[in-house]
Amino acid sequence: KSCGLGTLLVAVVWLLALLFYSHSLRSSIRSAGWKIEERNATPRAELSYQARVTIGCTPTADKNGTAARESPPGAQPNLQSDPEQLELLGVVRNKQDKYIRDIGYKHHAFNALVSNNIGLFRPIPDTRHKVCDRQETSEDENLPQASIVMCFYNEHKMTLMRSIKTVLERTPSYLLREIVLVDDHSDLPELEFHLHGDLRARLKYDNLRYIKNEQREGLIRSRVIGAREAVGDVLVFLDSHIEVNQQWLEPLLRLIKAENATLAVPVIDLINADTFEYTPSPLVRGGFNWGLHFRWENLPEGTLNVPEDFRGPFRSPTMAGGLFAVNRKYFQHLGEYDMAMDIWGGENIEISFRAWQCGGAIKIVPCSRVGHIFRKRRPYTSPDGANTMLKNSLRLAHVWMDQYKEYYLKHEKVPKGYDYGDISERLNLRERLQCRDFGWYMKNVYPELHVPGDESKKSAAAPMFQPWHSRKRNYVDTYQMRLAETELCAAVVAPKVKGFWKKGSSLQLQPCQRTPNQLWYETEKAEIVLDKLLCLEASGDAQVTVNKCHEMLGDQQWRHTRTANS
Ligand code: UD2
Ligand code: MN
Repeated sequence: KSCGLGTLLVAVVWLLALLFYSHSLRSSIRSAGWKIEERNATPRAELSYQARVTIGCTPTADKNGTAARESPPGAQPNLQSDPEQLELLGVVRNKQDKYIRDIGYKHHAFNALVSNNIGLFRPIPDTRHKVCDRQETSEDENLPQASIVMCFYNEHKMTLMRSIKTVLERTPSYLLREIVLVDDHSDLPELEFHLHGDLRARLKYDNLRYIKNEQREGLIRSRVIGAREAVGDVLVFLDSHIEVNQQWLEPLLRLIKAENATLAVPVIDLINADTFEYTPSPLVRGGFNWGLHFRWENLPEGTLNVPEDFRGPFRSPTMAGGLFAVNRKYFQHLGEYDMAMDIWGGENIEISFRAWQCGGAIKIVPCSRVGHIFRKRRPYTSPDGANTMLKNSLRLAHVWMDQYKEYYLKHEKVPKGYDYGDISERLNLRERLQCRDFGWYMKNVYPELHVPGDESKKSAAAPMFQPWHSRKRNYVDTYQMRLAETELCAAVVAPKVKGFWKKGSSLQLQPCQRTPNQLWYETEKAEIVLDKLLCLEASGDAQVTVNKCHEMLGDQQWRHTRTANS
């Protein structure tokens, strides 16, 4: 990248921006895809900000310093999701920026400055696999209507508003019955001013319902409080720092319409807590360890063979907890949540066991994508400082796990007699619903889980993916692919456009030479990546091409096989 003209560009853009400013600041900002009224800044700050995003040495900036429009006319340029542009949104220009960023990290454990600068809404990459249905649904399909239940405690305001805004923008209105917000007794001043009226006006949505708890209840009771207020056919629980993606709701509703005792879970894409970059998650499922901590793990070997397999849904032994859809009546029938569980933790494992053991199911729907900000620490504590995860897990272990609870008690070295409260009501529920025992769950739902002391299945699928770790690709090998007994190598001959190989290009044979178009990098997940950019992919029509790395393995995962004489 050449930055030689950088300084000149700054000057030019500033001049241009000043000119625009004197005419019409609003339209100049709109034309770059921004909505001026959504940002908490003075016009002057807007102005310098506008200048900053349009200059620079990024490959998308052209000679005039304006963002190049690669997208078709009418489409918004992808300013707010391009990593290099996002970096600019995080630049601290003054004391106020520094304050917003620092206090934001303290209160929310993510970069609130970037979040503010993104504003109410931004385009994000459509991370769905190519086999996902992209046709608009019609009302004739008769999908059930959803009530969104979103509870929050001291959420960052812009992030909360964007979470709601993405739902409004990316959900057909006839499928959205209402949004129920449950404020779990937040005490941040920014959330105070008549949040309800303020939000309704800013979001221009009438079916926004707002409940404020009189005391801190924790996310588990808060969700039940919200759910009991809701009237839609289907409840959809969402965290308060999310962005839903294109057509996120339809596949969830479709699954629930077909199977009303299934909890439908979207794939949780990653929103980076520092940069707000939105990246796809690979297709994984939920498991747990004997500490009753949720963990991600690989889908069973052989789940993804042909492209069609990427449509799912996939059975999952557990779910992460924050984002799922469930038939409202079924949620009631199943016993909502354990109302004696406090603040945070354990409820996700509990509802997972309960759903499976009591005749329901948990399925991951890969064509439904919702981004979530994964933070490195939880920015709040419980009011009395108690370890609520411990109490909650003890409750669930004693209600659902039969003799298997001993593994948990041993693993966590729980002190004898630790008080987890009265569980008789939950035991009654288990009785009333005539739920299966935990041995059944282990055998039929999660046979892969290693039981301590049982050496017969040592190799429980190792979790290869944890969203809060950086997901830089790790390369284990690099090579050329030479056709045996020749001097010909597999190569991509498509021209590079702006530093990128054309997606979907097929392979050809060329005389071997160590040029980037013949250099393949193998990742630890057995992807084969051309020039560290595009992944080797088995296309539906029996072709091999290079394509965007989707990190979901399957048609981008390769095995070396060796013939006897090689
Ligand atoms: C994960 C889940 C989360 C929940 C939790 C286990 C995802 C993406 N997130 O942790 O939904 O199942 O595991 O309990 O799967 N909140 C309140 N009151 C509180 C504390 C939290 O309303 O006292 C809200 C909070 O503002 C947020 C939601 O509950 O919207 C989940 O909390 P979190 O984001 O801290 O949990 P997370 O994502 O670490
Ligand atoms: Mn969360």
